[in-house]
Amino acid sequence: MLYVDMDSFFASCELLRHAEYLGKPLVIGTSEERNKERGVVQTCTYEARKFGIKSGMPIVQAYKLCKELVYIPSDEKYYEDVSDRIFAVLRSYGRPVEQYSIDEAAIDIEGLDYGSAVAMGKELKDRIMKEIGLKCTIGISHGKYIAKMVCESAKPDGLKLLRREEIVPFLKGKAIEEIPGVGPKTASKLHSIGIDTIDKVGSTDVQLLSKATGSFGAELHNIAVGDDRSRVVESSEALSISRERTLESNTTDIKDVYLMADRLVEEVYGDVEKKNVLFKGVGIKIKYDDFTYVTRSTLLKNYSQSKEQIASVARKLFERNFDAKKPIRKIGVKVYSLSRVSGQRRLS
Ligand code: TTP
Ligand code: MG
Repeated sequence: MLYVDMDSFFASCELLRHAEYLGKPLVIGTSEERNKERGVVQTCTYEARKFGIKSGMPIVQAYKLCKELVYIPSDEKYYEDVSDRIFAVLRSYGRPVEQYSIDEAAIDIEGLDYGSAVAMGKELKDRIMKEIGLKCTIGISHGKYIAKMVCESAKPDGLKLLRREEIVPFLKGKAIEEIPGVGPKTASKLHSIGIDTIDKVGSTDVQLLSKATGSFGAELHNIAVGDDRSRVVESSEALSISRERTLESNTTDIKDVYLMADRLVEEVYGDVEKKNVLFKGVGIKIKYDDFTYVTRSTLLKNYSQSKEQIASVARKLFERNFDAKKPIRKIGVKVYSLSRVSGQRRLS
């Protein structure tokens, strides 16, 4: 598995068009310049991180830490365009790519030996620099979780390979919170059974872990013993019909999500009719205000061409994955596993 994460992404995008701020402590924030005191830091350059500034911190506090701070208000549309160009490079290898956020992805590199994997990582870094002008960090190892952790440990501008036998020593002594996907909830459940480090997860009985953390338990155990089996789940955009749109403002109200979902369903269905295809899969995408993504999908029993079915499955998926604590910025609806109506020739 090869994991790519762009370095100080929004800030680096701004430096592409504001070379005058190169080398300066630069912060990208959520509010316009005139209201900047109200906003929070989305990201900042590594020069700003030296002062202790980080994502999520109030701008006011960031200024207290560094008076010479340069502030630029967030321009998400522009960062999304840059992101699209990066993902075009990542997808150009014809390998499965799973997108985790606006600037992070896992690429399946099955079949490559360590030497070729590192060569691919180097080439990717070179190409992203030459074609887009940005730095990224790449982690290579077995499984998505470990590869992401390796990437994290090699930041910024790094490229690191962790061989299978190096995984357990690498994890030794690390806190459970360092495992991607272990948020405050899972962490507190693990703490309640006396587990604070990844090695303790590895030496704990799987059944006990599952009792505490549900279906994640077995996977956690695998990760901790260096046997991360997670694979890339690809979104096959070419073989699907999809629409996505930004909500008027970030929301924690599921009613806003449903309203927008209905519009997207209309549009997706419009294309289904126009192209005269049947679909078997219905999927959704949720983009949160911290620019992380979640995609979920359901495979139907039979091929369908019903708008109501897209709407009801999409609603169910949105409902099931809704978290009132996480504001949503943008949502998407898609149908996939398409088949032509005439002759029923399968497209995917
Ligand atoms: P990250 O990859 O977490 O951060 P980064 O790319 O800025 O820095 P690095 O990876 O080098 O540590 O997030 C990607 C972008 O998502 C980030 O540039 C801004 C945005 N973001 C937010 O808006 N709010 C947040 O809380 C976080 C974590 C990120
Ligand atoms: Mg990043």
